[in-house]
Amino acid sequence: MKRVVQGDLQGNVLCGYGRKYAHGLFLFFRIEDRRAFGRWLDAQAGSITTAVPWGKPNPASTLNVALSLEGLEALGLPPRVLDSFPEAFRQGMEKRAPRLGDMGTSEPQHWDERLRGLHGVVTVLALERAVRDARRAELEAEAGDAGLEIPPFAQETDVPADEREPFGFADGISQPAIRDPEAGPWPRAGEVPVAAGEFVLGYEDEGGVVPEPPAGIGFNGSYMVVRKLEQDVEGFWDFLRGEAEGDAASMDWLAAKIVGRWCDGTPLVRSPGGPDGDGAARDALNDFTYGADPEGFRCPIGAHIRRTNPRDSLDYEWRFANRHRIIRRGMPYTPDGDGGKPGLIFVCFQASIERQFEFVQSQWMGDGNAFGLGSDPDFIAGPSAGKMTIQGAPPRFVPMQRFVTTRGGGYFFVPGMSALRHIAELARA
Ligand code: N7H
Repeated sequence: MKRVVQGDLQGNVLCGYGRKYAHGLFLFFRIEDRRAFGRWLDAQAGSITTAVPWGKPNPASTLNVALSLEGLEALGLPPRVLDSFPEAFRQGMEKRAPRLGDMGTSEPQHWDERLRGLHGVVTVLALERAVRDARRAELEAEAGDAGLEIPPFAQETDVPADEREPFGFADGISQPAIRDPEAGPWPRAGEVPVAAGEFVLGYEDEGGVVPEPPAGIGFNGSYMVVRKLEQDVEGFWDFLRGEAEGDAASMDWLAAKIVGRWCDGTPLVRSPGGPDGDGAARDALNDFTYGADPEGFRCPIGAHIRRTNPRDSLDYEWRFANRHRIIRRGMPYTPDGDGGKPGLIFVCFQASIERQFEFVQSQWMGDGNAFGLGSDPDFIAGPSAGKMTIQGAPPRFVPMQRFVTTRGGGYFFVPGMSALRHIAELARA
């Protein structure tokens, strides 16, 4: 097995930095002056955080860069290279909206204009809020000299101390483990590790092949999907309160059935009667399969976590499920304007946007066909209203509404470090 070259891989792709880097900044940008940006990128290259394990003390903040197809084009990459990217990336998130289910208020024409036609994103993650704020000020001050359109759009994100997302569920628990002893995320009890090539270009994937990387700049690259997903928290809980006829315990039960975990993260399949009080033992929270619950009586077959990662539901060795894994690095944001709502900056990394993110979003969340559930979409972030089936005797059908709206985003390429230097050099030429 070829080991991942950690010094050449950006550090946010595989193992990430951990939830203690709780204060994020996503600086979305468009390039106006390619040579100036090339100089800036070259100067930053030494400060970009790689996957090389850290000594002590840990850095106060991290820095990573990703570019969209339009960004690579603006930097002067030749058509031969641009054309070698897969179709999903070349088309970009806006053009792929119909297959992602971005309809109605989620249609690109309603997106935040600042989150359309993006050339790239700089990600900063910091241990302290003040450090993040200082990095933001620095980056914004440099933006003009870095050849970026002013102002770039800065989106701050903060993971609260209880690590819950805006609806109130514990998040950031399940992550694919990597079959490489040096490159995390490392396997925890009950997990079937996945080949590094599912997330990083240039390595063998679960199909036993090394997918063709983009010409000349593919090695150690990855694809990053970023979506700003606004959450109607009040609407979500009002709806559940109505369905539960005001009974708090039934409301929590319904919420757990929708997600597949109780709010504290306890998996339903392990503890269908209520949270098992083991919420603190995060590693144990991911030690489960669906083999003993084929009918979905414990965890509904269409629950959010069961349909986005069916684990052993589709074949006992997870082979099918493991072809559609994503590494999730989403972070919550708080309302950023009058009347604004909170939400999630959803982020995921993969080697194939089409086979991984898009497949999960459109095939597994879009409807229930793959699971014998007909047209049932995912209640949390599926494309449309409809119904959710809670298996039982008798089953319960919950008429559902949409409480998550797409506000913008993009598909980005995360170059390996040598590729990044090469791109900077081309841009300066
Ligand atoms: Fe989901 N939520 O708070 O309800 N998600 N998600 N997600 N999600 C997960 O296991 C949520 C979204 C996945 O391996 C948990 O870490 C919300 C999209 C996958 O068992 C919770 C939004 C996509 C998993 C939520 C949202 C996914 C997962 C449990 C939007 C893919 C891991 C915590 C606002 C296209 C499943 C955990 C596994 C887990 C929520 C979006 C995918 C609580 C609020 C768009 C693969």
